[in-house]
Amino acid sequence: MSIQLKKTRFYPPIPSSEITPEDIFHSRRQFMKSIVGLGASAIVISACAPAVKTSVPPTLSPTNADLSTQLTPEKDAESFNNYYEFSLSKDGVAAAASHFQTEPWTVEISGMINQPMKIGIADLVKRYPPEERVYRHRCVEAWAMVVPWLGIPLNRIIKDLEPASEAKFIKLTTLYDPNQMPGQKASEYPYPYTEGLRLDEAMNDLVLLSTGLYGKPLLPQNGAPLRLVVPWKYGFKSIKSIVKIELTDQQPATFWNTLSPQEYGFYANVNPAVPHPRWSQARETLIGTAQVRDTQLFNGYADQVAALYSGLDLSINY
Ligand SMILES: Nc1nc2c(c(=O)[nH]1)N[C@H]1C(S)=C(S)[C@@H](COP(=O)(O)O)O[C@H]1N2
Ligand SMILES: [Mo]
Repeated sequence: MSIQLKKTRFYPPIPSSEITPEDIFHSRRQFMKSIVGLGASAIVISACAPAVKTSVPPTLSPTNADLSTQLTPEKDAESFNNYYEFSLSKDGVAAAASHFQTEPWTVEISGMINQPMKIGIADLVKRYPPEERVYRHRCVEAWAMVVPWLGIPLNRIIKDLEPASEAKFIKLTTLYDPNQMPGQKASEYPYPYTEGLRLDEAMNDLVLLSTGLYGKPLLPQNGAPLRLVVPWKYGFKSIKSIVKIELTDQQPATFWNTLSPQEYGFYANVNPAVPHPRWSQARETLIGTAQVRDTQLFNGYADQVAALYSGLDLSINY
């Protein structure tokens, strides 16, 4: 599957020069252009972790450094994964998923929506060209990464399909195929994995239906061919290998909340002040570099999402 980049956007908006020092950025663009003959409008960011890591200007303010403008090395994001359908061991997912069939693949968008749709991934990407966004990702287990997703803002698709006025939530479902996903065989876990958002959360512009990572199609271990990305929530909300998205008037049951409701809430907003019952959420460790930093409320996206939760007690609605 080929990936078209419509435009590159960084969230929060920061100049590319802060991600990679300008001289390296420009020479790399020149280099990329010369080897792949990219058009002037297309930008491919490929991770170049060692250069990025060692060249962060010492003048960066602590605040900027905290927001972590350093991309996680590509190899780490692609070899340290959570994907229980394939393996419970993070370094075992990539191998266990390597033969996962992601073509053909159809996603269904249905329920309380005026124009339900079933569409193949290739057609979806043609209709809604993915854009590239660098987001922080924070797992509930206190590890974090910063990666460039390719994705379609989910709100564009949902708006086009016209949600019915009764719709209040979306429910997303992962493929159920025990022949391909060994973890689903004779499992105690409530497969297929499901996740959900309030509809107003789902319509926030940060939410992506991701088709790619580091300028190329998603690998199976990262949720190919289509996974959700909700950067202000703990990573388990970002459900992988989606086959169905339903609009509903009921808060959907979700995988982790069903397994252990006192540990994993429906909201799962990143919050340093609300500890997991078994560990603190105050700090996080970046995979790849092992750098430890303070966790930020809403994973640093408060400006974009805090208004969604005005009037909610975040320690009760965890
Ligand atoms: N279907 C499914 N989706 C899933 C998971 C899973 O086990 N199954 N793990 C979640 C968790 S806990 C995290 S942190 C992210 C990890 O995404 P990554 O492996 O691409 O970093 O995927 C989420 N999506
Ligand atoms: Mo996670």
